[in-house]
Amino acid sequence: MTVSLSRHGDIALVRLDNPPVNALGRAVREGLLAVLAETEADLSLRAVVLAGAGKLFVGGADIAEFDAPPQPPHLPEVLARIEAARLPWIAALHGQALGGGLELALACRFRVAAAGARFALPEVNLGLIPGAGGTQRLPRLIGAGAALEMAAERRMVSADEALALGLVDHVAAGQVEEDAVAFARAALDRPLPAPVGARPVADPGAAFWQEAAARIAKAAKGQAAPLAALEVMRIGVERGFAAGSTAERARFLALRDSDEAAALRHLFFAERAAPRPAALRGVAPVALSAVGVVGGGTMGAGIAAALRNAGLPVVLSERDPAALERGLATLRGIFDAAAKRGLTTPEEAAARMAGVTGTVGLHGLAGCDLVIEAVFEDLAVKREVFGALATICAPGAVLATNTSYIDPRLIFDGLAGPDRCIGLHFFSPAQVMKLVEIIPLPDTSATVLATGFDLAARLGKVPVQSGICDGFIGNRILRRYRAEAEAMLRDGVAHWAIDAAMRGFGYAMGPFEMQDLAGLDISFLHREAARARGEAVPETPGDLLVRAGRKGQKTGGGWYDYAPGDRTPRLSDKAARIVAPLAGPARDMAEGDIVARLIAAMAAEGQAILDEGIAASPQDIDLVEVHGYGFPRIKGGPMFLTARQATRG
Ligand code: 3H9
Repeated sequence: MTVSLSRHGDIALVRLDNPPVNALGRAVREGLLAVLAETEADLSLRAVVLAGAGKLFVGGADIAEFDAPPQPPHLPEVLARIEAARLPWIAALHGQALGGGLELALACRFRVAAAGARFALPEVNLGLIPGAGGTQRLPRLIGAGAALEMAAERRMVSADEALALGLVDHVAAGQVEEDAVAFARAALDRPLPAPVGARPVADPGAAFWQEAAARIAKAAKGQAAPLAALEVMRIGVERGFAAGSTAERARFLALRDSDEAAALRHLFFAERAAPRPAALRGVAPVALSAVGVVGGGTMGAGIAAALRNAGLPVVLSERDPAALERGLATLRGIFDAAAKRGLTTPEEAAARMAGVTGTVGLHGLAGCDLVIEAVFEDLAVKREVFGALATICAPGAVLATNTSYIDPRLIFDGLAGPDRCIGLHFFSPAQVMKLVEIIPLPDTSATVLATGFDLAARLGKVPVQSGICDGFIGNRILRRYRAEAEAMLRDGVAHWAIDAAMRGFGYAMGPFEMQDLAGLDISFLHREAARARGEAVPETPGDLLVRAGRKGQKTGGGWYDYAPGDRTPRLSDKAARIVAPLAGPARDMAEGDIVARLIAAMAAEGQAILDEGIAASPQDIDLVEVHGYGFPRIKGGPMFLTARQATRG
C-alpha cells in the first residue's frame, strides 16, 4: 500500500510508503484522496497525522512522470481537498520535505518536525517552479522575503530555522509521529488556525519585488524558472490566493514542457545513474584508509585537496624537498582560499592541511591503499613512477594514473599485478570540477573499477567510465570542437563572433577565449613534436600566434589582447593580422548557425565514441560535457540537445 491508514483512538495516522523517496506519483495522489474520503466519513476521528515511511517524509512530485502529460488526480487539487477537509491534518516531518512534499505539508493545518528535518523547494533545479501551491501558501506562513529565498533562490532550512520562521509549529523532542499525535490532541483543545491558503500576507511593496527580481535574474544565468517563481508569488501576494494559484499552475505546466526542464530532468536521472553501473552491482571496493598522490603541481595538489575535503588522509609525494614545499604551499593556498570565501572555517582549513603528509620520493607511499599519479604528461616519467610503486606498495594497493592523453596500457605495460591498475582522470581545478573519467584497462579487476566509482562518490564527483582512445571521452570531443571552430575560421567567420555565439549559448567562454586562458603553447608543442616525428600536421592559426610570441593570457595576448592584471579579452588587430593567412574571406554567420555547427560536431564525435563502445550511453557523454567542460546545464548536453532537436524535426 503506498498510502496506509491506521487509528490511534480518535487520531488517524496516514503513512506514505513509496520507496525510495515517497514521491507523490499518481498512486500516492489517488491513495491520499481515498484516505481523505475515509477519514472525512469517520465521525469518530478528530484529526489526521500524515507521515512518511523510510528515511524522509517526501522527496517531491514524481519527476519520472514529467515527460508525459499530467495525470489526474492533480496534486494541487489533492492538496486543496486536504486543506479544506473537515478534520485538521498535521504533517509529521522527518528527513526532508522537498518540493511537492513541502507543499503537501503546507496544505496541512499544522506541521511538526523531527529535530534533524530539512525543508526546501528545489523545483528551480529542475527548471520548474513549485506547482502545487508552494509559491502561494509559503509566503502566507513565513512572509514573502523568506518564501522567495526558498522558492526562487534554493534556500534549504533546518527544523530550528523552520520553527523560527513559522514554517513548522513544533520541533519534536522524540519520535516525530508520536509527538505529532500528542501535538494533535493538544491542538484540538484550542481554536484551529485558518488554513494556510486563507491567511493574509503582507505585501513587501514594489521596491522589494524589483530589487529581488534584479538579484534573482542575475543569479539565474539565463534560467527562466527562478524569476517565474517570483512573478507568480507576487501575483498571489498582490491579488490573492486564487489568482496566484491559477498563475502558478499555468506557469508550472508551461515550464514542465520546456526544453530547459527536460534538459535538467535528463541530467537529474543521468547523475543518479552514473555512480552505479549495473556491471558493478554487488562488487565491494577496496577500503581506503590513506591515499597517495604523486606530484604536487596544480593537478596533484587539486586532487589532494579533493581527497582531504572528503576526509581522506593523504600522502603527497614530490621528487625533491623544494618541489614538495611548493606542492604543500599550493595545497595550503587552496584550503586558505576556501576559508577566506567562507566555505570552511580557518580551523577546518588547518585540520585539512594537518591530514596531509608530505614525502620526498615514493617510499613514503608504502602504506597507501590507493596511489594516484599526477606527474608531468610524459610516458617515460610515468612508467618509472609505477615501476617503483609496484614494488613499494602492498600487492592489493590500487595504482591509478591521472593521464589525460597517454594510453594507460603503455603506462602500465609489463607491470606486475595489472589487475590493480586504472586510469582516474580528474579535471582542473580538481578540488572544484565534478567530473572524473574512470578508465579501466583490459586487466583491471572489478574490485579496482568499483574502487574508482566509490572514490568518486566519496569525493562528491560525477564518475563516467571511458574506454581507451586518444583523449578519452572529454578531450576527444574537445579536439573535435576546436577543429570545427578552426574550420569556421577558414570559412571566414571571425573568432570573436564564434566566442560570442558560444557565450550566448551559455558557455562561460568561447573556444578561442578558452585557448587564451589555458595557453596556446602546449598544443603547439604537441604539434611540433608530431612534425618532428615526420607526421603531416597542417599549420594552424594557433601555430602562427605562438610563433609570434602570443601564447594567451600569460603573455598578455593570444587570440585577444589583455591588459596587465585583467583577464578581459580585447579585440586585437595584431592577432587578426597574424592569423589572416589561414582565415577565409570574411563572412557573417548567424549566432544560431555557429552554435548549431559546433554542437553538431560535438554530437557527431559523441556518436562515434558510442559506436566504438568508448562510452556506455549518450547520458554519460552529456555528463562529461556538463561537468568537465562547462556545457550549459540548462541545455542538457550535446547528445540530449541534438536528440531533442531531431524529434522536433
Ligand atoms: C516537484 O515536487 C514539483 C511540485 O512542486 C509540483 C507538482 C505538481 N521523483 O538522489 P538519490 C529517485 S518537483 C522521482 O540517489 P539521496 C532517484 O532517481 C520535485 N524519483 O538519493 C533515485 O532513483 P534510483 C522536487 C526520485 O538519498 C532514488 O530516488 N524535488 C525523486 O542521495 C534515490 O535518489 C526534488 O527536486 C523524485 N522527486 O537523495 C528533489 N527524488 O535509485 C529531488 C529522488 O532509481 N531529489 N528520486 O536511481 C533529491 O534531491 C534527492 O533524490 C533526495 C534523496 C534528497 C530526495
